[in-house]
Amino acid sequence: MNAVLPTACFRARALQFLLLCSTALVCLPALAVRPSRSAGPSARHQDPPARQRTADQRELALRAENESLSVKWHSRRATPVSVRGKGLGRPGAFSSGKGLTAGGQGRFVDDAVAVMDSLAGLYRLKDAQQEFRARSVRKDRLGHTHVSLEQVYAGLKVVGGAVAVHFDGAAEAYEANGRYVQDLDLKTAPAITGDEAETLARKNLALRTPIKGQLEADPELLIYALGDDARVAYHLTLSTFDPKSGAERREYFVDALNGDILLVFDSVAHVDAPTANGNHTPISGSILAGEGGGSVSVSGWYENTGNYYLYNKTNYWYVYNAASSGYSDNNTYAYRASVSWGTSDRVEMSAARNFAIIQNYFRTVHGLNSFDNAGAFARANMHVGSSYVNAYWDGSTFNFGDGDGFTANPLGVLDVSAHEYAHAVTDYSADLYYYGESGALNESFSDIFGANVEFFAQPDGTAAYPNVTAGQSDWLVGEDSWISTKALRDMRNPANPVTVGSGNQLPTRYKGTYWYYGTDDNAGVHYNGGVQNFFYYLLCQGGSGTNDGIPYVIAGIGRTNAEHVAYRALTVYAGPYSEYEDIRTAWISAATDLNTNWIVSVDAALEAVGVIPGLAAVAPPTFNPPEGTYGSSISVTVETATAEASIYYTLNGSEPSQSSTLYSAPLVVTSAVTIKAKAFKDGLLPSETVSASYNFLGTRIYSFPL
Ligand SMILES: [Ca+2]
Ligand SMILES: [Ca+2]
Ligand SMILES: [Zn+2]
Repeated sequence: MNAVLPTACFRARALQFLLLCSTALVCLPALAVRPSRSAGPSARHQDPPARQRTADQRELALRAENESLSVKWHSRRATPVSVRGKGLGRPGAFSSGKGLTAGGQGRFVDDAVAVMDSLAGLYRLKDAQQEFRARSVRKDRLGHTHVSLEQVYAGLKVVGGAVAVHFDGAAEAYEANGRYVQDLDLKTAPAITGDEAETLARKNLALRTPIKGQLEADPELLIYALGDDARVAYHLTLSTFDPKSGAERREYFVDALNGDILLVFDSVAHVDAPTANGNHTPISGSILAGEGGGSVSVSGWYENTGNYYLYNKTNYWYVYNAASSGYSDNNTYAYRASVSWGTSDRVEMSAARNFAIIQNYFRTVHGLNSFDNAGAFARANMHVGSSYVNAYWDGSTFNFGDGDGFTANPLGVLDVSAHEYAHAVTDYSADLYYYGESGALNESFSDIFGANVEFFAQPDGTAAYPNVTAGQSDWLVGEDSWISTKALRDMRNPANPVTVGSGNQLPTRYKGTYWYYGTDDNAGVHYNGGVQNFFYYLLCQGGSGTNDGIPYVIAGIGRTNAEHVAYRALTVYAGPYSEYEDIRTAWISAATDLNTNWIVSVDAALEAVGVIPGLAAVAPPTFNPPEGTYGSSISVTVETATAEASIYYTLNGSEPSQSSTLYSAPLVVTSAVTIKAKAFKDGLLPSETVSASYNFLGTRIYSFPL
């Protein structure tokens, strides 16, 4: 991913983007903790109606396909998810727009805009030159070049619109993908000022903390188009520091017409220059018990003042002690006056060893020169907070709590460290938006690389499953730190209560059992990644069985092959607003580039987790009569608008699946009960889970008014 900066004009924009990265919404928190699931799966959620493609779009798609292009349409938006094939950007029967053509001479940004112009009719975009500006240009190990473009409307950035155009080694465009927001028709004059937006954000912040927020930059006017209803909005960031819970950065989107808070979430920043006058030297010390507990040696730093630092100048990592008291190296770079650390700080020694491994992994396996591919130092802040059960990437540093001793031990174990590091890799590549499905994919890629790094460095401990062997590799996440359950997450079986604990099961099927529809946890970023986690496990290991109602037989391609497909899907084909439907084509395109023999396994594993083309879902069941309080026993009919779908239900509050009771006739209800129902049909996604509660007069006297 070497930056290629073909013109002076683009150079200025690229720098601006890099500067923005420490303050803007591209840098988001990445908590490893398991958040509460209060607005549970019963929260009502309705997809907006699908947009219809126009006759012109259908005609152009036909012409494109006649020229051997593959056009994959989004199921709800009337835009392609991806257009792939030779000759993109050259004049053809499908070209439209202003007639720009890609010259193929390595002027990648101009050519990318020309490609979008030639696809203008397919995307129904108006003016590619006005509507896109370059975000980044990256070259990969295959010699391909990838141009990322962000959408612009009336000169304002569109949050929710970003596409990418991909060029092969001969500078020929072969794929365009991403999300284009159609039909924007907005007056961009704001009705409130940036100062007023700030006041509204501060009012909102005051509901959460008594600490006064610090405004990081002037509010930016932009187009907020993450939902289906685009709004003119201000984006601003308020940062706070709480001595107990550490730093927070609240990212606000405030409607510029009516002052509504459209979205708020949390992100953080800091970095100092390391020491310099000395040389590398091996430092020994004992690591955390969860990682085996033995004494190890790492290549650290001897500084001429006589101190030994957990710091490596050429492998780009160092350890920092974030504690304010209790250690000889409080509030500074981790150091001792002796070359032997002994057992004096297992947290710091584990961090040093783990970050050395992580940098080696990404350099040797993926050719990445630190997370920004430009030799950025990975700073590991240890002993963060007090009894803090969390770890996060704050946009510039990696932070780890010591745990509370009953939920979790110190968090700086290898897979959690690699998970956080992968968030940094993501921020500098796909930049997956940390909300909703794109956020869940962001989380899942971090779990995937957490597992990859563990398998890279540690002996295979998978035979012990569902148990755990300290210091051995497995498909569990956080198992070497976790106490209250065997692991935080389980990629081999995300819904296994034995490993993750009852109530913490994650979905293994897109919109299947345990899919989270609520708005907590940035709309389920730590839940709905279970689907891609299990997909990755199946892609690596293969297997056969039935996954939440879907029968599958998969020949695994092996983890050391799959990790390359994963890396390419993430760093080349995923974009800021990729959802499961987009990531499906990202995995397939990545496999197509690397080894076409792998495509069949990628396809089969995607199908096994319900990530199928189109992603149309069965209509949710409805109840008649509706839930409520009744005088005597009633007969409840449960129906779905989808023909020939089967409805399964439970009466004990548990999540219905295809092994629950099949609905065949109206249910006679005589006492208080909650019916939970879900509808299934082959070839379609399951409906969401709906529930209805029935009560009866006389059984609930406490509810009468006094
Ligand atoms: Ca392990
Ligand atoms: Ca693990
Ligand atoms: Zn995370």
